[in-house]
Amino acid sequence: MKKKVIAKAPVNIALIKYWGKEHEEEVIPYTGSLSLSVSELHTTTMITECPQGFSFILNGKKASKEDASKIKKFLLHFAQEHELEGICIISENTGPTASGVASSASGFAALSKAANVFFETYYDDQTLANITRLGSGSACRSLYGGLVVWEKTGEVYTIREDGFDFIMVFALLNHHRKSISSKQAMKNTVKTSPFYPTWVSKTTQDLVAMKHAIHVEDLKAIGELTQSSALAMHASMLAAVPPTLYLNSHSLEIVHAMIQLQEEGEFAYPTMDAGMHVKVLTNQQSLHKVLETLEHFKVKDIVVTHPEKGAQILHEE
Ligand code: 2P0
Repeated sequence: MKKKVIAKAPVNIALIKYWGKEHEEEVIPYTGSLSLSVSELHTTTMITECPQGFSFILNGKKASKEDASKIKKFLLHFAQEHELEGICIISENTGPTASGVASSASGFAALSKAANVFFETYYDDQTLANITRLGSGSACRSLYGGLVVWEKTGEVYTIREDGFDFIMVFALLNHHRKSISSKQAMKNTVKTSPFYPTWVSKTTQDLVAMKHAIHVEDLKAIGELTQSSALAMHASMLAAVPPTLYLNSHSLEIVHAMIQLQEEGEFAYPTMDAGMHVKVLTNQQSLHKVLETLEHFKVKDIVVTHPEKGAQILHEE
């Protein structure tokens, strides 16, 4: 066992969304997905020896018993229970703002990257991805950089390292009410949405189309598939019983404005996850127009991000 290990992992935003598990326990998704790992928003996690017990500190605060025991359970993939006594996990979601983008994906990716070195398990990349997704499905994508594919088979890999120098603009809206967890919402969509089978067949086709678009560098097709995947995912959960409605009127106004920008020839494609915030896939040329347009809306924070490398070890001793 090492004395101290620090790892860092990027937030990732799916262009082709993951929504629904075929096997809950093993976190086998119904479809593959594809994401962009982004800079400026990431998690840094330190694992270190400490006097006694097991503690998990997240963003400077001691985590709840429930969260600590979830982390402890996850670490059993790397160590025996008695080895977790006298271990401290200190994790920070860093970036220009920590609000609204606290990510379990970058969190579990940083934790498993650090644990693999700290406990000297040294699992190979694929084995580490298989373990990481048990913490949070989308976390396996944060181990890798640029445009990343997570196949239904569990295989995870970078398909395009530079991510075409895309820019992902986060438009963070005001949070008022606590929304349902993505885990719970996914489960409900799979079980009750009449659109779910259509979502699975569409996503399977979209992933093939997206890989092709990346291969032939068809940026417009990448943008259109990104927008379509997000809207279809939200449509599938809107039709669930009870419905999950993450988007609010501000989110939809921004979507309309981005579609308007597309009609004016700009590269500006919105995507939304398990929350009301809107992220816009854009490029250097259209960035100015996107930011100027977002100024017209009640946006709490704007974070401009760029393609980033995968999870990395920053320090070990
Ligand atoms: C994604 N999301 O592809 C999709 C789109 C949110 C919307 O993956 O249950 O934390 O731990 O596997 O990965 C967020 O859910 O879910 C997510 P679990 P996860 O990014």
